[in-house]
Amino acid sequence: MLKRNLLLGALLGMSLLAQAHEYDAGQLHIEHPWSREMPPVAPTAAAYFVVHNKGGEADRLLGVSTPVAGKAELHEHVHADGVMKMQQVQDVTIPAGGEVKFEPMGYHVMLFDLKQQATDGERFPLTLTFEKAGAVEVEVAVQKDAPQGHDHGGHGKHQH
Ligand SMILES: [Cu+2]
Repeated sequence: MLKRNLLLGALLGMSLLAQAHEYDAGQLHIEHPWSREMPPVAPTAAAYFVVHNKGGEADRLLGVSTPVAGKAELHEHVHADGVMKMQQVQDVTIPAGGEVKFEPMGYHVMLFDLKQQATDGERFPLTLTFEKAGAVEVEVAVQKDAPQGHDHGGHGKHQH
């Protein structure tokens, strides 16, 4: 019995680790929220993730908030006169059966007035508010390097 519980515990622990960066909310599946480690003096940071919509109806991300920043906005990068700029967007539609990637040079969550920059390996909470799925709290993993593609198992060493 003891052995069985230990095994169960080990399995549970493993599955928690494997899914630590994925969240389900209604028809939405949110993958690997992360933020790049910034210099301690940087006043802003950005958070990225992927939202899949498994449902038959579109949903919309309406807003974001986090206790670590004075203000959090949805941003996108746009090309204007050959220059990449970012600008605030009011909401982001997650199409039915589709996905939207929040990633460097694309949509991102912009955090302003940071009380303190998080460092590599730390996490901070972020609440995403969707029109249909409601408020979803995720943890943003702070890391030095961007995650490699869609390799969910790969949190190992990164070769330069
Ligand atoms: Cu931005």
